[in-house]
Amino acid sequence: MEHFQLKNILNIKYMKKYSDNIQYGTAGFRTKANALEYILYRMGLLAVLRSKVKNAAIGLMITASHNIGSDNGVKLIDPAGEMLEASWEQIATNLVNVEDANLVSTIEHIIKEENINMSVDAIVITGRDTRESSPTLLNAAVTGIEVLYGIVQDFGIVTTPQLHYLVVCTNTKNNYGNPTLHGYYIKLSEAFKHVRQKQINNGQYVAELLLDAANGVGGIAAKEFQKYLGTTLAINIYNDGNGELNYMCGADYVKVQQVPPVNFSLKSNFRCVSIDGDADRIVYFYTDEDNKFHLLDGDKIATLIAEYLKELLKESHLSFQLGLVQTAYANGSSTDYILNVLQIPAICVSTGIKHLHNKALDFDIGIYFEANGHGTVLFKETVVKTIKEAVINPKRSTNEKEAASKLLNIINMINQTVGDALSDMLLVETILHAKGWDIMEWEKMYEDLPNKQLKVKVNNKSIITTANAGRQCITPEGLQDEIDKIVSQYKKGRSFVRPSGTEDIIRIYAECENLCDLNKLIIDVALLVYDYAGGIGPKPQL
Ligand code: G16
Repeated sequence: MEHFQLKNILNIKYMKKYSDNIQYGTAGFRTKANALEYILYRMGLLAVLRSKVKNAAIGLMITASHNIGSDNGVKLIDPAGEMLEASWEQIATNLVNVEDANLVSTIEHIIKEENINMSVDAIVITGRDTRESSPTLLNAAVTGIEVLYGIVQDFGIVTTPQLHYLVVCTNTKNNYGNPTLHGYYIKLSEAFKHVRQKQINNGQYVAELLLDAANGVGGIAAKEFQKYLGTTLAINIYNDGNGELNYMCGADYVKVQQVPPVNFSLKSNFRCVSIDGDADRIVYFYTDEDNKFHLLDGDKIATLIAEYLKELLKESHLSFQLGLVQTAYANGSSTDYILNVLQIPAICVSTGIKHLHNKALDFDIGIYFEANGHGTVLFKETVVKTIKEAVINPKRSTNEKEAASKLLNIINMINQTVGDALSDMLLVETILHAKGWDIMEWEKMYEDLPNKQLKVKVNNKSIITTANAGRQCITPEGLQDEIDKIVSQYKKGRSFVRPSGTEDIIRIYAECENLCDLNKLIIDVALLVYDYAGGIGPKPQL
């Protein structure tokens, strides 16, 4: 019977069409949408195996997040909401790249190696972003899931963090929240409204913002949130789906280009927010009266959250170990501020949310953010329990209990399953509201070092390999020494290069004290990459 089922997995519609090897990258498989159908089919098969081996529901999200509209992608979400375990990324890469003739034997091999009991039920929770190619790709995944008798629970168009939330709620038997979109909106928005009611003096804070939704699924979710939030926060939505996805808008564009998005009605000194194509990243920005652009990115969000949590812990007389996890892209000033002013440990890990999430689990309260605005806060179960007890402990003072109650609501408004742009937005709004701050006040926490990012196209990006959380280039030999020579000429200079795991390019990052020097620094490093790693197309220039 089992053998008969496995033979059935060879489906003429989903034969392997491309010979290029594709890797399960920073956030799953990502490439041109028209190359993905058989990959989605095979990932449907794999999701069933993963669900059986974990005896729990698995998530399958179809999105290419910040990438251009003609790209698409797929990532699997493990039972506790985390990204697919690293050893299974390798299994996924292998499964997707085998020839059709070896598909059945590869599946058989995975079943044997992973000791999978095929009689266990499998549930795969699926979701997709708004890309035109997503419904076709979903069909391919569903066919793969059903041929192995997996049960599909499809939630249609959702943000990536919503899908993570749905997986966790399903697997924790509603303990984390109700496994519905209504459950998601109500949990986060009720917690947000609850904290607000208790706060009276709001200083410079105005309960209104301008949101750039990248023409993606976040626009839909933001409109839904607005219904639940009522008048507590006015969200004016731009790039809400009528324009091209991520094109000159969205969190990635605003962060990398350091300019406001297009199709956006700027008001000077007014709080603006950009999220990305699947609503898991967020940055804030504003333009001042001289039309100068100011960015408050993931580092600024992380430090704001860390400072506020530290204050609440102090007020409630609760003592937990706080930690902040960043990547090499974190601005040097933010790391200095975390270590020296906040006096919280700051850890640097490789790019990719899975690395940050895993490290943040080491702390009682682990805050993690990539500079690009991807992040959240994780609270240990024991921490939540202690805070709950503090709220109702008659021996504690009113002040202590109130601070503990705020902490509890903050925990409820945070999507701990993964970085969630809209949940993060509610959290930032809560903190600014509590402090009575406008965006300029927040910006003053510390001054970013001038920084820039560039992309260089090369023949084969895997020629560049890195170590030390992406900060040191191992191959091509000699490249790192040359980068070091350049960087040493600049005060507070820092630069690194690494292959992107989501785009077919090499990313270059640079920062230094003097804005005028920055362009020279980054162009010199980019030219090195172009020469050492086989650059193609025009040479890098600003
Ligand atoms: C994904 C990952 C992020 C990562 C980003 C860029 O974001 O989830 O952790 O920072 O890609 O990765 P890379 O530099 O390897 O291209 P998203 O928003 O595109 O899913």
